[in-house]
Order: sequence, then structure tokens, then C-alpha cells
Amino acid sequence: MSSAKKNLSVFSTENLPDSSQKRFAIMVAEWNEEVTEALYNGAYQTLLDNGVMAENIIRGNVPGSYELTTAAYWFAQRDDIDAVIAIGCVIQGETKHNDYINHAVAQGLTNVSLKTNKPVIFGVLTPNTQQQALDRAGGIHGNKGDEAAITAIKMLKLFHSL
Ligand code: DLZ
Repeated sequence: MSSAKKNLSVFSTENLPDSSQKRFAIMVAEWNEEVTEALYNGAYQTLLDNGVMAENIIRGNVPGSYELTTAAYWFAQRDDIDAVIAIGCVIQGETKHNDYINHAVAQGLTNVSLKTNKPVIFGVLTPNTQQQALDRAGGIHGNKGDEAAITAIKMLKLFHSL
């Protein structure tokens, strides 16, 4: 997925399945809103670019990244949701909170995915600085939200190939 320039959003969209009938839930943390909105916009637009219908993309806001797991579980349990994308940004160095939040969310989202048997995508940035976050939210290193959307589509393709 990544290139020599470390633009993380350089990826192949060849052979992606028809996603027009798939429904996606995108959970967005309100902390570091400038970053998470940019990530959300990237994910949303990438889903649209790959044939997903706007009415099949459902957004849920949560206060902070720590709440992503619970909200992802609520949405992933729904029969009408095929995949969940969790978007957040925890800036390391600002607080020791990041250790607890990042590990809890990473583990939590994995558990939600295994428990619901659906793709639950980790679209959480864990940079050292705000600038590093912006670089990965539509800046020089691409947009992690784009990647999260493509990852969701690719995981659904794999799931349906089984
Ligand atoms: C408390 C907190 C802190 C210090 N930092 C962040 C952050 O950088 N990014 C983020 O998404 N959320 C942060 N939070 C909020 C927690 O995720 C959570 O919302 C609160 O601890 C309440 O459970």
C-alpha cells in the first residue's frame, strides 16, 4: 500500500468488487477534530469513488477515540451494516492517556470484529505531533481515511470469497 515516498494513500484499486449494495458505518471521534474530519472526508469520498451509495454510508460521532470501540460494536451488530470504519486521532506526547487509549482501542476494535464477524477498520492516527497527524490526513503522506475505506472494501471482498 505504501510507496517509497511514504505516501500511505498510494494503493491499487484494481479488481475491487462492486460495493454498491454494501453499507458502511463510519465512527468519528471528536477529539482533534481538524484531523478526524479530514480523515472522515477521505474515507467518505473514497467509498463514493468506489461505487458505494451515499445513503449506504452512516456516520456516528463519538466524543473521543476511547469511545470508538463501543460505538463500533453497536453498529457492527446491526444486520444492515457490512463493515465499520473507526476514525480517531490520539496525539502521543501530549498526555500519557495515549498509551491507554491506543491500546484499548486497537484491542477493542479487534474484539468487535471477531465477535461480530465483520470488518472493523482501525482508522486511528497515533502520531507524535499535530503536524504528523495533518500530514496523514490529506497532507504529504496521503490520507489514512482513504486507506481505511479501501481496506474495508478489500476485507469485504475477502470475506465474500470464502
Ligand atoms: C482524554 C483524551 C485525551 C487526553 N486525549 C485524546 C486524544 O488525543 N484523542 C482522542 O481521540 N481522545 C482523547 N481523549 C478522550 C478519550 O478518548 C475519551 O473520550 C475520554 O477519556 C472519555 O472516556
